[in-house]
Amino acid sequence: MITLYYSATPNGQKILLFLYESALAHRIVPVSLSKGEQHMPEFLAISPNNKIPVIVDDAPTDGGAPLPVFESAAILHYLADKSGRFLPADARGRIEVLQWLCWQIAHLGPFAGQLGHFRAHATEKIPYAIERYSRELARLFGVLDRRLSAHEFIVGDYSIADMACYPWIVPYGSLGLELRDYPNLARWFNSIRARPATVRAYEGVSDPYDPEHAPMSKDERKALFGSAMPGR
Ligand SMILES: N[C@@H](CCC(=O)N[C@@H](CS)C(=O)NCC(=O)O)C(=O)O
Repeated sequence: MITLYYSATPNGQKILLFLYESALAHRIVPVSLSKGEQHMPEFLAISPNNKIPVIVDDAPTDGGAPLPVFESAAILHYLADKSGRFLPADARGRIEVLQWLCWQIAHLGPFAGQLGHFRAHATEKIPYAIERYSRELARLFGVLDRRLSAHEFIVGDYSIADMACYPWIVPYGSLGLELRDYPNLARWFNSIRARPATVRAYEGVSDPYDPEHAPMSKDERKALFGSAMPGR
């Protein structure tokens, strides 16, 4: 059984996409980031960087003690190896998927996340930060669009590279981008959006960068952006 410690954010959604696509037995434990549960000592024991997602596999293939895994790329890689799905077995296909997984973790996720922060959450609007991250995110959308001009999915069949990237394209509108400017990306996005596992994973999930979101309280901001548990 895999236990997923989860919140409905883009990085959490990646793992939900995998679990709903695969037949792996799992349970989901919600973690309230706005209440600061990511800073609790018992959570830090499995996720030292105080972030979701984290999984604990209570039946690892080596037969040893329950195994915690943090960082969404490591989790996707682990689950792909465990299930034998969504990561090619051949060396070339495997490294191609892993390089796009690294690209998502190093570029697409951080730039989209920072742009979302400066557009939706920063108390002060800083044009330089918004312009810098907007330009870079548009460039990254272009990189993916070019890749998808010659490939149905990022690499071969639907893989953990697609599952890692998709949740960071979902909030494109609140990040100030239009999918019509990226036709290959739009085609890929719509095909993943229609998958039953994706539909299920996104039921009731709201856009974290939607400007209509209720403003955060001081305690919520402290939990999320002050790296501290409210009240401490
Ligand atoms: N590189 C990490 C990023 C994880 C991450 O940023 N998680 C956010 C939610 S999307 C989080 O837990 N934030 C809580 C906090 O920073 O206190 C991954 O891919 O797993």
